[in-house]
Formats: sequence, C-alpha cells, structure tokens
Amino acid sequence: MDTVAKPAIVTCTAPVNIAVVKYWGKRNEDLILPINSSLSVTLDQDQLKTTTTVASCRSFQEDRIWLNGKEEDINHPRLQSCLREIRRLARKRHNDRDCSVDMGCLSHKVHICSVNNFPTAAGLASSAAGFACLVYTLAQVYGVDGELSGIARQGSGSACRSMYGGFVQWIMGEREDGKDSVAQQVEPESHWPDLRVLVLVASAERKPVGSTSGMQTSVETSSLLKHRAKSVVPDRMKQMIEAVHKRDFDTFAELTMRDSNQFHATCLDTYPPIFYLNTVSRQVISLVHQYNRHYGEARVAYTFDAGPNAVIYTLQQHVAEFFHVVRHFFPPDNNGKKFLTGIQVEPVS
Ligand code: 2P0
Repeated sequence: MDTVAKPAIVTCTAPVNIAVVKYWGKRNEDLILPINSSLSVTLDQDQLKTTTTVASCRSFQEDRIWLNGKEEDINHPRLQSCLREIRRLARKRHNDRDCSVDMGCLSHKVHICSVNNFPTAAGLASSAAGFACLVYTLAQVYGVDGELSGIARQGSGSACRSMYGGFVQWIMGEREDGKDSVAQQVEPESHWPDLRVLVLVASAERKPVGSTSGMQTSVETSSLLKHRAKSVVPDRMKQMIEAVHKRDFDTFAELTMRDSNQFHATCLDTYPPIFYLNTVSRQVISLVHQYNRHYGEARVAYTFDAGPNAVIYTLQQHVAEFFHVVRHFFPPDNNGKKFLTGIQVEPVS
C-alpha cells in the first residue's frame, strides 16, 4: 500500500502599510527599482491584513495560487520572481550546509491561498500586504530567514515595506542589480504609542488605473515627477525621519499632507492625467484643513494612495472628536453610499 503524501502547511498574516512619503515611479520595471525612496507606517494586522497559506507536497503536480478564493495564473512574472528567489535562497542555504533546509521539500510544488480582509484594488495597498505575506510564508515553508524585503520588492514595490513593523523606509538604492534597494525599520511601533490611523472608505470600487501602469505613464510623461524624485523627496525623507524620531506631529502631519498632494499633482501632470481622488476625497481634504485651522495646529493629517480613500493620521487624544466631526459632515445614508466607513487602526510591530 502506498503511503499518502501529506502536505506541509504554513499560514502567516501580513499587514498593510500606508506611505507618508510616497513611492511613484520605477527606474527598472523588471527588478522593481524605484526612482525615489519612500517611508510608511505599518498598520495593525488585526484589521487590515492578508492571510496566506502555503501547502507543499510531493504529490502536487504544479505550483498553483488562489487569491480571495479565485484561482489566478501562477505564471505571472512577479509571482515567479518571488518563488524563484526564495527557492534560490533555500538552495544556497542548503549548499552552505545549513541542514535545517530540507532539500526534498525544495523539489515539491506549492499550492498558495491568499485572502484579504479588506477590498482588493481600492487603493488600500492590497498588493503590499499580499506579496509581503507570500514571501514570508514561502520563506517559512523553505526554512529561509534573513533579509527578505528585496524579494518582496520584486513582487510589488510597496510590499518590501510591509516586511517590517512600525516606521519603515524603502531605500531606493543605487546599484543596477537592486541589491541595495531594501526596506529598513526607522523606528518600532512602540516609539510613538499615541499615533493613530483612521481609514475613511470613500469607495471600495476597483481603481480605474492600476498603480503599476499609472506610475509607468507618469515616468514617461510627467516632468513634475522627475523634479519630485530628484529635488523634493531626498530632503523630505530626512525631514520625515527627523519628525518621526522626535515624535513631532505638527511636522509629520504637514510633510504627510504635502507629500500626498504632490503625488496627486504628479498624477494630474501625467498625460493623459490620472484622477484617483473623488469629490468625497476633496471634501475630506478641506475638512482636515478647516479642522486644523480652527485649533491653530495640525491635529490630523490626510494621505491618499492610488484611490479615493482617505487615511488619517492623528493622535489618540483627537480621535473621538475628529471622528465625531467626520460623522457630522458625512452622515451614513441608507444605502451606505454617501458615507465613509471609518476604521481605526493602530500602527504595529
Ligand atoms: C506607496 N503606492 O508608496 C504608493 C503611493 C500607491 C501610491 O506603492 O508596480 O502597488 O507593484 O511596484 O507597490 C502602489 O504601488 O506598485 C504604491 P508596483 P505598488 O504606497
């Protein structure tokens, strides 16, 4: 009687990150090398996360992947890059005589299931959590550890930042092979315990222009993007890291809003232009500025990614009042269309 092959199964979760200095534009499309460094905050994975299960078994005939219950093409070049790189690392470890790596398992095919607990492709960094989770889970299956953000980057640029908690920078690097284009923790989440994040969902619809093609068109057509990458972001990264170190919310807030605004200005400067913000997004921007003006200081900051949903950074002591103000100006209607679902999320490790 033949023994039934039992799969080795590993499940992991990975959090979303929200950039306060945005990544937009690549200098190398294949290796996913950016034209500027970026900085983000990793969110609490109890609320916004990807969960990935990888099963590896000698009876599997081929690698396969299911995203949110639907089978997708495993031959997608970015998926293949991540699989190839993790397997290469595992093989290398084994050749370096690390016996914890089971060579048998290296020849096994994998089945991958990945689910998000938030709307995919609505500008909520789903690919970041998705590829970070995929790379981390594959690494567990193949028994590899160490610096993995350079592999997650090859799945989706912003994914490299989700490999760490707290405040994370993605250093653009200078090398052509991309080996120095990795993520690095700037501060752990415990550094700023009263920082809070609110996600205001203005629309859960799929974005009209995906980030990958959007930034490609911006690189080709926007002179503002070139100016931003060369002359704005390098200083802004230094100022942002300094503001985080000092827990200086006023500076953190202004830099965050300015950077979001400049990112959306580069989208408008792209030809043909890309519009990610909608009427509700613009109303939220006005509301935040009026609120801050009322108090004579920056108490809340908005930032928008490649979609209309607002992410609000604030401090614990202002959450209840600001949430009340948002509810007042954006009351929920019966269809849930008019308004914004608010989720409070904390930065995490
Ligand atoms: C960011 N975004 O820094 C910026 C802000 C969207 C706006 O990273 O082509 O999905 O996979 O590298 O990572 C979205 O870009 O693009 C993104 P690819 P990705 O978070």
